[in-house]
Amino acid sequence: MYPPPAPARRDFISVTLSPGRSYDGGQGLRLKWSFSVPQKWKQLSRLQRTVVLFLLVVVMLFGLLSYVHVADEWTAVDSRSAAAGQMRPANPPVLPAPQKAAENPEAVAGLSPQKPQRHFRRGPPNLQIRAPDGDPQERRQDRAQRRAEVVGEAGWGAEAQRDGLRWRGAGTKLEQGPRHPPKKAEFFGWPFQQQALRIRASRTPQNERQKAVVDAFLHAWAGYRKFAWGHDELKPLTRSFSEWFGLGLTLIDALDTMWILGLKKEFQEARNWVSKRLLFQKDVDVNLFESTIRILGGLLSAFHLSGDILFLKKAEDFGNRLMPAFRTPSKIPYSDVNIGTGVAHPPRWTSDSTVAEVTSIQLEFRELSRLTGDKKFQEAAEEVTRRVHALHGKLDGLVPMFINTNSGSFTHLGVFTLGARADSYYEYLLKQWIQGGKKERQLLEDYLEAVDGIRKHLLARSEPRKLTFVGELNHGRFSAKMDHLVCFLPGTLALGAHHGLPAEHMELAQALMDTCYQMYRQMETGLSPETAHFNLHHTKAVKDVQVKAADRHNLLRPETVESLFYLYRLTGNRKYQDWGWEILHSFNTYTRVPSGGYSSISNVQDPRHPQPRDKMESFFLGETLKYLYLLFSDDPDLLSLDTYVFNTEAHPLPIWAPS
Ligand code: DMJ
Repeated sequence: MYPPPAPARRDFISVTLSPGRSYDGGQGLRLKWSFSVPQKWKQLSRLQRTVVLFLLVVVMLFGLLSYVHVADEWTAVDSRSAAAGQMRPANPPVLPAPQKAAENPEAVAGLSPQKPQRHFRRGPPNLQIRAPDGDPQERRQDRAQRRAEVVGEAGWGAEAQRDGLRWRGAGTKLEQGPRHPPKKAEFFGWPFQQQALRIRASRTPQNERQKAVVDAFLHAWAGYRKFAWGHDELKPLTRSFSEWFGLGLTLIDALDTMWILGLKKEFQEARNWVSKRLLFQKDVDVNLFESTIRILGGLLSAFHLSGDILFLKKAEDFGNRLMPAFRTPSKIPYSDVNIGTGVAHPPRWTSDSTVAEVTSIQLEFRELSRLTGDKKFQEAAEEVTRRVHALHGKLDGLVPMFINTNSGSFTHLGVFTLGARADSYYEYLLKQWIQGGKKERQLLEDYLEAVDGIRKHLLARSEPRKLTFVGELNHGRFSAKMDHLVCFLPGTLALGAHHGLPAEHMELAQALMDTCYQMYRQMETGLSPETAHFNLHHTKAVKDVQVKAADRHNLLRPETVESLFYLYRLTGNRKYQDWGWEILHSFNTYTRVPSGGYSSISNVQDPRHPQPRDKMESFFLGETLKYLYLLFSDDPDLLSLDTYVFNTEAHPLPIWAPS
């Protein structure tokens, strides 16, 4: 026999186990064990070889997955702990001490009437999508890889690809794209393809303030996920939930915020819920306005940012179910509609609808028509605009608060406010004009007339600081009362000025912005009351902003930070960012619930006992945190105001003919 040839390279394993020194100098055991692999291999039976090969594959796979999982977790922990360090409140939270909570929503037994969902990560951990942190180049490559994997992983890509859509990453820019339009999509001269969105990665890494917003969002989301998953609103103190429509309101309202903040894993999990659990065939009454701005708006925006056709299909289904609300003698819609039975009705005590409600659904209905090619949504909503335009009972462009669904006329004449029940009427005049490419003159004229009406009838200045505020008019009597809701106005005025309206609009915007900030600044908690009463008397002893006992609450509303976002984006003055930073700090100090979530509070004037109310409104995630994040961004292309228009629930929709 010839001796076997010497191997060309080392293909044997040598394991040494014999007494000797370990790496730390201690005595160890070393054992010598050498053999040639090919030789041993040949001696094995076929079965033994199969078993060995199988085990080898399993061990290698396990090793690979563990490595990337640990790397992934380290990255996440690093970025979040950095953010947490930045935003530790100066004062300890006044809300209840934390209790250890279950990791997953489904682990909280008994909270959900639905069959618990499974929330394990799908696919290898390294394929999960992360927030856009770190080196942009690396992120792009990373994202491209993750994108491909997520598409396969969720079945989402398959569906999207069938429909000619694809995952588009984070960040925003309108681009032409080879997307197949839906069959009916040539509509009103806006070809679907013209609006194809390709959302590209945000180039700028998140700064420290943005990371603090992400931290706040994750904290709010953790509470919702643990205690209210799939329900409308989190009750963070009792660690439970409340239902309004029973449609996962917070989850839908928060979808685009997660996308914008780069929280892809959370987005994907929520998307899975929408896909599997969000069913509209339910015997439930929804408020037309609230469900349009939050659910329809949220779904449309999620569709635009992600390109996932699932959201558009859900939006169309939901839009169809809202249509019975418009079947009234006057074409002014009822306030409520049952999305299961198709029965619509006004509130029990009246046949009136609220003016702001019937005039603040148009952005969403118009966009739904454009996307689906089905004109009925737009026609119904625009009919309301036309009728309201022609009505008597306005005062220099200012509208009353109620409108009758039988007669189609304003009721409760003579009361004018920019606050509750009228606010977004003004906002949507401007925003529809912008959405439609600044061509619809009637909308612009009504808006301009209304701004003049505000100047003429509702503006006043407080003492001692001479803050410009918007009061109310009640049958000719001026009241120095201003809802926090009115703080949308500085942002809207600034947006109009940006789109070419008079420079005085920007001056008024800045003056009102100061006032809205003072509504926070002059409170002991640094948080605004629901309604402020301005002092008109000339004395230095009192504050400009006074609060009545019934108005001391704060519901985590967005309007001031919304306006701060517009003012910073459009003036570049960093004081607006600093004011927003203070407000975020106050939210963290007085409304953050340690076990997860944020809570509205009952008393903004008592920092020792702010009295948490046990409710986190969906707009805190949908609007407040989104606007704070955008406020802290220095990238004007992150949802450019020349490309997008935000609905009144902060859901960005594309401008049809962007400048
Ligand atoms: C939101 O639902 C919307 O911003 C609406 O226009 C007014 N109320 C809340 C937030 O305060």
